[in-house]
Amino acid sequence: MSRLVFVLNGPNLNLLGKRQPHIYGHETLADVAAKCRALGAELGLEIRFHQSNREYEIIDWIHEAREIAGGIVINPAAFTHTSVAILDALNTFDHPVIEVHISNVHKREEFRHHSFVSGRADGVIAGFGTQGYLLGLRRVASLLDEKKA
Ligand code: CA2
Repeated sequence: MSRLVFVLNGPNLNLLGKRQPHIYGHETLADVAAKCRALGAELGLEIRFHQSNREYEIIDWIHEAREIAGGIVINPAAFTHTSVAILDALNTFDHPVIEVHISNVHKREEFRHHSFVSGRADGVIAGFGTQGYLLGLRRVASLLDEKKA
């Protein structure tokens, strides 16, 4: 099984660390990417880290992942609550999918309580700050290790 993992980020996450630190913390997305790569190296995972404000680009990366990746960690941001198209794309991916939210979406507005992506995700992490990405990668690594054993 491929140990390549796509870490995908949805709209506005390029502003991480630059706005609303009381909700999303002080780390930038570049910091998160660096931490994911460092942990990936420890876990024997190769990381492709992407962010887009455009739904179709996220869908295209999921399609690319279908061909070459063993797992996806995804923070779809606001598309979480709106995108059947991202759910449909994830439903074509045959390997572990972990959904990550930096904030605890269940403690926030009602409209953030529903996730289309959770209908496919093998696990959901919310409210652990940016550490959620690292926990997501650890989970993907365990699931890949289990398959190997
Ligand atoms: O908690 C999360 O990770 C979210 O996926 C973040 C999304 C929000 O729509 C989801 O309900 C929960 C928003 C991402 C916006 O990111 C920003 C980061 C810093 C400053 C402004 C926006």
